[in-house]
Amino acid sequence: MSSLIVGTAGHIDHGKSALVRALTGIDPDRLPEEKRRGITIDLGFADLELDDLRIGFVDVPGHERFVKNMLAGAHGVDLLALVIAADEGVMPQTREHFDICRLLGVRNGLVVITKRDLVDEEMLVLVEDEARELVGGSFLESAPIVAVSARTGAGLDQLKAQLTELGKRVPPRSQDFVTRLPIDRAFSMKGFGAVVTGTLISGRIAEADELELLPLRANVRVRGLQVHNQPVREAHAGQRTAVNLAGVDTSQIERGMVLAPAGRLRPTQVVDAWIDVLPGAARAVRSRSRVRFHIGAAEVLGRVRVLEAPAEIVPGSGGLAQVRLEAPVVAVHGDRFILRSYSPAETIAGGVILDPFATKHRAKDLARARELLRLLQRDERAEKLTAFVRAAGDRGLRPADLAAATGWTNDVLARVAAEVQKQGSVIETGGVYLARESLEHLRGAVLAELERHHKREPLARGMLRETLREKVFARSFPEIFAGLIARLEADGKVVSEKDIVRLKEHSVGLSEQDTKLSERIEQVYLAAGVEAPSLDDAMTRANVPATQRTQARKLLQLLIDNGKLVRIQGEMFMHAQVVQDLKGKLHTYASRHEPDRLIDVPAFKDLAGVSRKYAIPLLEYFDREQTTRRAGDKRVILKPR
Ligand SMILES: Nc1nc2c(ncn2[C@@H]2O[C@H](COP(=O)(O)OP(=O)(O)OP(=O)(O)O)[C@@H](O)[C@H]2O)c(=O)[nH]1
Ligand SMILES: [Mg+2]
Repeated sequence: MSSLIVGTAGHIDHGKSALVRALTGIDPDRLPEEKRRGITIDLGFADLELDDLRIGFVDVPGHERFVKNMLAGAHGVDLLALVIAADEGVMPQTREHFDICRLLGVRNGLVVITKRDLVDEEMLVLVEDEARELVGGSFLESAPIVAVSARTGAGLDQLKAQLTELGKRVPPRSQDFVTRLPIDRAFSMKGFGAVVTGTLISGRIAEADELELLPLRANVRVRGLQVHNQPVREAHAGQRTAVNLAGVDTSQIERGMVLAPAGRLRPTQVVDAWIDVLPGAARAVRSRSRVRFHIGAAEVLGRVRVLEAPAEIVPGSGGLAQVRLEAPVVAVHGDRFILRSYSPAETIAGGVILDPFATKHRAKDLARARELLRLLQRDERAEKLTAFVRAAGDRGLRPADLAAATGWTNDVLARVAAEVQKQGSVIETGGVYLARESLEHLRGAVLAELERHHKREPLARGMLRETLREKVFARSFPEIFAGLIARLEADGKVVSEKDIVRLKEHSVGLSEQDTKLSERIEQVYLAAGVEAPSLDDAMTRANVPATQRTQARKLLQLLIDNGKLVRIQGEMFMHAQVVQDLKGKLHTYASRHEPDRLIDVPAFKDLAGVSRKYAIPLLEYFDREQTTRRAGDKRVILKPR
């Protein structure tokens, strides 16, 4: 059995609710005030089974003051029943509702002429002509027109037959999107707690599911489910669904909020979009105009910034714009929305979300922003993904960001990500997506930065990793830095050693004078053996003139970097050869003292031929190096690894 949503639309008093009741036996007007005034105020619901088609009706109010409520129901409609009363013909909200359905991208439907018992044949033909004219050039252009009377029942069977026929042609909802239920009603039921209802526009909801209520960001659990007033284990896209929620209080829930998988989608307040302005709109959409923004079942106020030059979108045309909202909403790429003027509240435009997490565009970046938004308008998902990643620039895009922006399922995300990586337009580095152009840019910046550093500090082995990261990757996700350096290393461009990164070809070049000086310093330490001289002493012994002390210290550091000298403690250095010899002696000693391999300080002093002044720092050095390990006042000489 397939499920679909049929939405009514049309002018006030044209018989929408009477029609739904005649078809289903259910009165969609449930509020006492509706019954008293004889008009619909808020959305009404009813259901009907036709062969293997299960129809959920969403009945909307025709009153111009309640278009806002109409919009909360119109977003999830598969099939439009455009209602026109035979005795009145096309009226203002017939047009406005129809415009809204077109702008929301409704693709299927029919025209229902109601109250046919009130008119003669001649009049009926006139109204049919009027209806044809209204829908000309739209998705209803060649749709059936059925005349009915809710009073006499005339035409109802024909209408049911048409609904069955059309129902077969409505394509099933795409399986490519994660679960979303925009909430149009919330109430509490004694003994059950919070219940929300809405049209499940994608995915499925099952008992015990952990979901998130957005934009509240509250985690909730599904206690129970109903579809068409029947308890079910699982609800599917295209069904009117009631969900009993645990973990939230009814008072926290508002129409327009959305149920989605926990941690998957995110609220937003700035979106980039394509906007189509109605030909009949009173004026062009301009920057800074305050608008009512309707998405899903939500309405929030916002301001438009037109991204085109000149910065206006005239009636009957379309263009790119950014909408900044006064409250957060849930939106994913491809969602449709409606713009109404602030006052008077009239429908002026509709649009489609391109980038749901947009950032402010500076005037000089507008051309590039437009280019990327145009890519997001293409049908190909690979191009969309590439555009999202390119828009993120050097910062990169995490898979979770992409999931939130697109609403795509994991399967779709994985497939499209594999495709763009194969094409080479997007690279994954350190688990983050980076556009090819950003990768090239960052690579170039790293190499240039290292080159500059080597020029400036020819005696330094390389640049501190952290400094390089701050200079080049300040705006990038941290994962990108490590990933990119690893790539450059694999390509043989750079070498990274502990906390230092250098260009592969960089070697410390010494002048003849420096080479001699460096050799003298090394000789001093080699000659001194374990009796390490103080730094001053070493300088004096190496005949370093006072003016060259700073340079000599750099050379000394270089000797350490190159492994010729070893820092034992503070400013106590020894030649690596000396330390190596000592290590050898320790191991020989150990082999004669198996199995405990213990040595105490006096024995070490003897072995090394040093006084306590050197013995203690040396032993501590060996502890750090894990040549020895402290055990009470003795040391265990560890086996070489
Ligand atoms: N004679 C006749 N009257 C009808 C028919 N359908 C509806 N009506 C009457 O028209 C009036 C309005 O009908 P509703 O169904 O409430 O109209 P609606 O389009 O739902 O109105 P709103 O929801 O307020 O926009 C009621 O008094 C109905 O009894 C019909 O087929 N024939
Ligand atoms: Mg009604």
